[in-house]
Amino acid sequence: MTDQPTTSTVHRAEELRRLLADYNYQYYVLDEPTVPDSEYDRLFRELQQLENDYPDLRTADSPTRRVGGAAETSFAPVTHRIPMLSLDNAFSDDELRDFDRRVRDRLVYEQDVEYVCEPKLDGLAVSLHYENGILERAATRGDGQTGEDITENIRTIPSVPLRLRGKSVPERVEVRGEVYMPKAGFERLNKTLSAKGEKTFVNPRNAAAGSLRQKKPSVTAKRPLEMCAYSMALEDEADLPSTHWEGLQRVKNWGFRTNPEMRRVTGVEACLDAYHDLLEKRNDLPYEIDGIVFKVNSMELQETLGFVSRAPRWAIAQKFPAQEELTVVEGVEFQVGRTGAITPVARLKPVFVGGVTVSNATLHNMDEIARLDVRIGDTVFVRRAGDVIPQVVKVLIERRPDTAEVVTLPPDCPVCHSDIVQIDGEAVARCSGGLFCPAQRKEAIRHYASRKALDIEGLGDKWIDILVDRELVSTVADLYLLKKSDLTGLERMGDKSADNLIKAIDSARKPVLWKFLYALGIREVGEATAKAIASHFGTLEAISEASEESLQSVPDVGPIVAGHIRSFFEQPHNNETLEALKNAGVEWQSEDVLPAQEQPLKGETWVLTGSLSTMTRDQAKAHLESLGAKVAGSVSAKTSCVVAGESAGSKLAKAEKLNVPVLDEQEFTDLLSEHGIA
Ligand code: JCF
Repeated sequence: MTDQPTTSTVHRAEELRRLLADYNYQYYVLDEPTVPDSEYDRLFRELQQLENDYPDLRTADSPTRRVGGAAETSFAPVTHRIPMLSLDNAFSDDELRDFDRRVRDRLVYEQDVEYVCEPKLDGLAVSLHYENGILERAATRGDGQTGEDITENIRTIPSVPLRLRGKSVPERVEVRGEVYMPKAGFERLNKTLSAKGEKTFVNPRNAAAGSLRQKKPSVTAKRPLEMCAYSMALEDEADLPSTHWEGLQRVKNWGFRTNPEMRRVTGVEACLDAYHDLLEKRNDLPYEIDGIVFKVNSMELQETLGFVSRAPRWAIAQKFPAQEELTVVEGVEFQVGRTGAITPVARLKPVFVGGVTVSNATLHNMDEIARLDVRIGDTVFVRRAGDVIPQVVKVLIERRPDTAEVVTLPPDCPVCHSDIVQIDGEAVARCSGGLFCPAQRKEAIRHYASRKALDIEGLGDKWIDILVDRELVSTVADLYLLKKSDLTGLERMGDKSADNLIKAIDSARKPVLWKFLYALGIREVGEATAKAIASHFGTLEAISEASEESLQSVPDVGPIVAGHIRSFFEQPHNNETLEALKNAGVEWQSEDVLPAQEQPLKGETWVLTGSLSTMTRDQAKAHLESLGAKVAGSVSAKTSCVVAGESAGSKLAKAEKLNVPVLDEQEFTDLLSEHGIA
């Protein structure tokens, strides 16, 4: 469409821009959404449509430009009219007191000075220029004199106003602030990147920098960036605020986010209180900070103080303990968790980071080791943010010694020497000695005794701890050998409760097969799976000897579960424990594969051909077998029935020739449901 828009269309576009800017401000700056996302999306699409139909309606401040259109950020050099200075640092309370003393000496000022303090966000400083209220240009700090033009990328950040709000908008103003990535967004982004096998960011600051430096603004638009303003500068000197605080109120009224932790304090001791309060709060803030900034509030005093080289004399940053340090990986050990998960742990040269001395860091799993390419002897970045466990986030390849050793998974469990199993597609490796492994002992007993398993009343975590710690029990088989005299000596165990526990254990000697199978705690064998397997095979012997293929003929047993079952029964230690259970008098009852009256197809031979849309061939086979039928591979005169799915071929033709009954998929599933198979 190339027609000129009607006046009412022009007005509607204006209205939409205003509404969208308001909703956006309420959502991203005030954190108070006022309309549902669906309403926002509807209005947004309406405006997009109008702008598509009438390109002249596209304005510089249109919210549609936040998605990062075709125009690439140029990264062209931008000279800062007013240099963007850096901040001096104070590394201790005394260094902050020295700063305050220098300020008062220079001002020949006896009273306490009023300071504005605010968290120092760990992001990137940016400068935004607005002309007549419209965002015209955005630049990075660069070296302080010259930055890079990042206008198109900055537009995509929802908390940056594209048009200043309010009535008293200056003709030209520069607003400065920090672009950062909140902790939650950083975690999410890294998870996504790592799931795609891409490089992750070391910290939120790097993530913010990497996102802002994207050549394609549409990529920046998808990154969870925010901007928080910390100062302003007007071209028209006549209109300057008299305090820094007042300047910040103006910035806030123009629609910027300012830091809600910002305070005015008087005197250096109040500054130190603010520092220690903020340090306490550090971990609870939704974004990372690396210190606190103090600024002399009076603009007149700021002017008097002026600058030294590249930093103002009226401001300082008091730093918090670093959350990242370099250290050396001295070794990698493998820990076995209570469910058998094998976790590699880096032994580090002790380093002070995030406020504590760190000498270990989890490496999670072998995929993570491969992703980081970490080797023994490497120099690594260790990060400890908040209460989170220390992480190795990056290897400094350039510092890798020739002697660096590749990390490999040990061949067997470091605790019990059973096989370590790693299923294809799963990151975690596991010890398969579940019934025996000392690392998994308590968990194995707890599971065995739990309500849904053998339901041994009174055998809770407390008793399991005591029994295992006193070495009275090391596997579930030992439970059955406990004597009353073993228990009565234990603290808090009276005569009666000892009797009761022995009785409860005794009554768990003849479990039904599926409960016993479930109680073994084989990975991914839950109640339903245990029931299905038990009724399919009937005896534990049959299950323990079943191949992975035949295990997979049980409905809902896939290759992973079949693999877990196989490796469980291949571990000598698990079999020794099963043997010990038998010797202790435990008898698991076999189950009929199906009671005869529920085997309507007993004696029949069925053949499957073609593909079924509602189940796999293995499932169909298992269903037929559960009804008592044999399933054969080829059609003969003895065949009772053929199930013909989609594109059935020669077997169907043969069945028709031999006059063997044929069921289509619908008839087959009807038959199954008649016999209670959904
Ligand atoms: O939050 C910050 N990273 C931050 C940096 C806050 C400020 O008030 C700053 C700053 C860098 C320079 N003020 C100046 C003058």
